[in-house]
Amino acid sequence: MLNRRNFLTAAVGVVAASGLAACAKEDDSSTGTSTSGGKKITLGFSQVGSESGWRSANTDSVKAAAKEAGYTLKFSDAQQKQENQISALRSYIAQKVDVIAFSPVVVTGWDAILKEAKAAKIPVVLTDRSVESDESLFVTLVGSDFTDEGRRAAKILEKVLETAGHKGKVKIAQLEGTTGAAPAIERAKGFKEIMDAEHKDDWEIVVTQTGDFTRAGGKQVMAAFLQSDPDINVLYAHNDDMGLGAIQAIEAAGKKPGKDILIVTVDGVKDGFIAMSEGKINAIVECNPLLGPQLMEVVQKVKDGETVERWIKTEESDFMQDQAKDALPTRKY
Ligand code: GZL
Repeated sequence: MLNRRNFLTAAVGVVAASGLAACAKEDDSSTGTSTSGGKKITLGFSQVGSESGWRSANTDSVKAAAKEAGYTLKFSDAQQKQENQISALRSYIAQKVDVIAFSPVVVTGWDAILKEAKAAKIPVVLTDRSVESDESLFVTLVGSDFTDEGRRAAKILEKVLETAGHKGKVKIAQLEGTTGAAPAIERAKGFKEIMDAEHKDDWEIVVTQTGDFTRAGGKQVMAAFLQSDPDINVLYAHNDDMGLGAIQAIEAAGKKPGKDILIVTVDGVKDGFIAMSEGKINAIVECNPLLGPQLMEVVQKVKDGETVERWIKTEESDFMQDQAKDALPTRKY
């Protein structure tokens, strides 16, 4: 039940939403032929932004799959701002779309808008990232297990250290994703779980800070890390793009990425694999962005009134440096 303050916000939101296009980029690729009960399915999708190679691949996958499925796709890019996502969702409610899907930029602050969607009887599907919200307010999450990705990053770092013949203390710099985002929270949690359980005495995270999942952020923060902690010998970056930015800072500091500082990243975008083939990244934990086909299957099931699992996970692998060259030609993103 919306209290008075939320109700006013919601009311203002609905009025403002009609003028939505001003604050976020929205496009409306109507191609639809797929139907539900004879009516063409319209999907409203709010994307986080275009902050990384992963995000661009995710957007391409959603748009291509919607076209393939014959849905009318209303798509908006929130430029990594929660207020833009909330406005987009309000706009989709006002337009009475059949299904809403979105990748929530952060985990909190969604209850009010999700309750509005529920009140409007529009099902909501989460893709990529999850929320801390009443689970009855969304149908399912189509996306990865980020905590497990953090565990996998720690486990593959063990292999990287062994391969490099590393001796002595492991002094880790951590480049965190966007503050408050599920992948940032959970990749840090999973990594720390393994570190606390198996490397209490020899590994230490000496410095950790968000680089907001961008190359520029990774470069800027890594440069500061190298100033404050010159004895860093490992970098754990929550995505390839921050790792690629950090590589620029490491080289500017006269150090060799992949040698002086061993690097483990998450995602597995093409530029990450290229850096790995050049010896600058030591291992990559894959996070699959190609969620479009699974999302469209869920949308059809939801519209047909079928039940869907609460969490539809994606298949992912992990790659060591010596696998990069062979893997590159078949990478799909
Ligand atoms: C993970 C996704 C993250 C990627 C980043 O599923 O939400 O956001 O790891 C992207 O590259 O910016």
